[in-house]
Amino acid sequence: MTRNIAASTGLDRAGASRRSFLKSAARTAAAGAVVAAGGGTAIAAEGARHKGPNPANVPPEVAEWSRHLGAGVTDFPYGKPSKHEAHVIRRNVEWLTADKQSSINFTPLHELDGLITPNGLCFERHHGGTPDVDPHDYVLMINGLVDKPMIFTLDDLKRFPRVNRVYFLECAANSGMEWRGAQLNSCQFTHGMVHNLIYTGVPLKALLEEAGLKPKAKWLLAEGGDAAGMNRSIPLAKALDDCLIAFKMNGEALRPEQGYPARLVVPGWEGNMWIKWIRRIEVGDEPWLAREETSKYTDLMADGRSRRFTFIMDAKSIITNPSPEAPLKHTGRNVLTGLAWSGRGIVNRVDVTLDGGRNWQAARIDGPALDKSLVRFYVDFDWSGQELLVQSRAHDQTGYVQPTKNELRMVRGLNSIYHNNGIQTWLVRANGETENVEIS
Ligand SMILES: Nc1nc2c(c(=O)[nH]1)N[C@H]1C(S)=C(S)[C@@H](COP(=O)(O)O)O[C@H]1N2
Ligand SMILES: [Mo]
Repeated sequence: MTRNIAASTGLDRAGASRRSFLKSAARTAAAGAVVAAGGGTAIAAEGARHKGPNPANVPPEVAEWSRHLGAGVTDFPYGKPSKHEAHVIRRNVEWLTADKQSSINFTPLHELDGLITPNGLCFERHHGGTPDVDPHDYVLMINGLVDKPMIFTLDDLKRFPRVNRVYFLECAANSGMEWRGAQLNSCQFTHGMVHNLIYTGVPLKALLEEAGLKPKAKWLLAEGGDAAGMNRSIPLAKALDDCLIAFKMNGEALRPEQGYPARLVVPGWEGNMWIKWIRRIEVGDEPWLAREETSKYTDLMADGRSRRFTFIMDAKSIITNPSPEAPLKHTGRNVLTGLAWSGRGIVNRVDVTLDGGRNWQAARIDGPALDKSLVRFYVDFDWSGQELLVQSRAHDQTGYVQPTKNELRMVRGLNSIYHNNGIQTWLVRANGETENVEIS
């Protein structure tokens, strides 16, 4: 087997070299290092400040924080994470977009576990910034091929029967920069345009039935209330199947950046269709061929033609730990973990290799494996300090298997940006540092 490893070019374009990125990743790791429970050895990282717990805080000593009263209950009427978690934040790539209004930031996947994304860490993608919508003035209009055009206030929406559903949202451009080869030495930047939330909302079907669909109705145009007025054509069959108008995420009101006070949820389909701050749904008999479904979110093939209406996000997975921001810290007992998802249904198997694809094993999926939701997987393994090439491969209930990047390129050529669900490889070096690479 050939093992030509094409190394990533790091963040050179940003002016921040790969080396300095790795260094800062190693510093973060060292700061959080603890004594290995499994008798493993902590890897000495340059600049390590903490070798282990301060003996003054270890039983039978009484720790510093146990000797006096803590902060009072009203100090944080709305709770915040521990100050020691201040590095767990959304990040953006500065050179990627020209301004902050039409921009992206990324979910810190390598810092999370379980399968629900905390509200404050959901990646954001906006085309015209985040509008400040007054919920009292908010309305959703339904017009076009309906018996009675309707205007719903937020209170009106909340009087329809409500449902709770867990769904992932992935931007079709997630991993897009990696199409031509390993680029960004980061799990957050290569795969962080995905989040997974429990939504509370009302089925779009109920609202459309209230308005009454004319026999010719086949497509919808969903339109946002932001300055971009972002819009997308949605097939009526999808809307009647499982789309929601959601007003809660993880139990509380949508965050402004996620579409407060209401957004469209289009389960399993590309994030661009999930219109935020949704203000209007027009019912029609054919697609509108809007900007976001013609010039954008289409895949330019080698012969110059474009694939369009590629709505479904195919099965994909990513190992979040180890990863460039989460190097291995100990030999001996280790936990590899990651996320898998499929827009076609339930992920029912994830394979993991530690040796670049020679041997594969089934990972342990733990927690709910829900339809069109992220699933969490683990491989519990012993590491003796040898170099690893780790990859994961998702399977969904339809029998679809996540392809390699080269398999995708064979079919789609090299021009694509969107819909890159290829298998990711991380190289784990003997010192635990982890790098974005490709095996050719
Ligand atoms: N109104 C409106 N809706 C929008 C967008 C937008 O710019 N305006 N961006 C879309 C894109 S491209 C994506 S990937 C998702 C991102 O959702 P998020 O910000 O909750 O992560 O919202 C979609 N809905
Ligand atoms: Mo997107």
